[in-house]
Amino acid sequence: EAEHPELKTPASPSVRVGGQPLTAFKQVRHEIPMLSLDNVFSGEELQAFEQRMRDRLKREVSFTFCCEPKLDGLAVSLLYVDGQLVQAATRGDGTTGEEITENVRTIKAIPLSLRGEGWPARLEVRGEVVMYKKDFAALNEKQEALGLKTFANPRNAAAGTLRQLDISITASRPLRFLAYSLGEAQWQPAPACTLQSEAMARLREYGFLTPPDGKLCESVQAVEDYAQWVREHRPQFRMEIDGAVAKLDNLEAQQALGFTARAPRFAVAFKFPAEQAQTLLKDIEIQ
Ligand code: 9MJ
Repeated sequence: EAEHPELKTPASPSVRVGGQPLTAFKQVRHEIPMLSLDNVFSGEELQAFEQRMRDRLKREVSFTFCCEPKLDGLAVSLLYVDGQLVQAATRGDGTTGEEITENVRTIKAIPLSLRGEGWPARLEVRGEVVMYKKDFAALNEKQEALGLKTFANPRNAAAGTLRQLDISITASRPLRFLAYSLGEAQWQPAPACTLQSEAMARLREYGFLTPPDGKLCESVQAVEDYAQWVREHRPQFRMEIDGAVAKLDNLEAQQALGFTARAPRFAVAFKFPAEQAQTLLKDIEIQ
């Protein structure tokens, strides 16, 4: 690249390692708000969620749900124009986030150019940046050996790493990205997706990882059984999981249902109770 600067592209592998530290993050407005999911904690609440959708749609649709584990990381939006990553942003308050494009370029699980063909001219990919449990343990060991601050949990480690103004630190830490939805997508002339599960399959074709052990569930009971399965297997997942997510598979019905001010009406998070442990309070310091 030094000898042939004309061959250097924004997707060059050398761009993955940051140059000069940034001085501040720019603000980015999300064209489509980045909302979080409403939570349910029981089978009855899950049934009420389905009933609300039936009442609102006022027509029979097949209630197939696209289900996946709920990853406990940081929501990030990636914008691709003509297949090239041009912008990455945090969720922020849902309307405005921070631009973290240079940090995100250092994450190897994020394609700088989309793979395959037939992708939309503009495509927004949303997902979660996480740190795997084993990478978190290794990072904390390393931090401790160097006398540096350790992190409380993988989510904090991922958040601290992603919001580094010095990108060489981000590049040195093991972050992953798993994609779980599409924001803006201009499909023409490529055919649009009609199912959430189809959108997930396309994301995999484009080179993204998606949450592990996803499943199509044909009923609310099947969603509840799936959530129970995820809960039982929680320790075996490579990343921290704090629930199971169910999204209506039919994208047209998703669009008809739309959003409340806080969350989509077509999706829900079946949350697990926080993991509990006992600890000994040794001292209280009054300030
Ligand atoms: C997580 N956190 O794993 C969504 N999520 O979809 C999954 N979050 C989501 N989906 C729409 N799997 C808004 C948030």
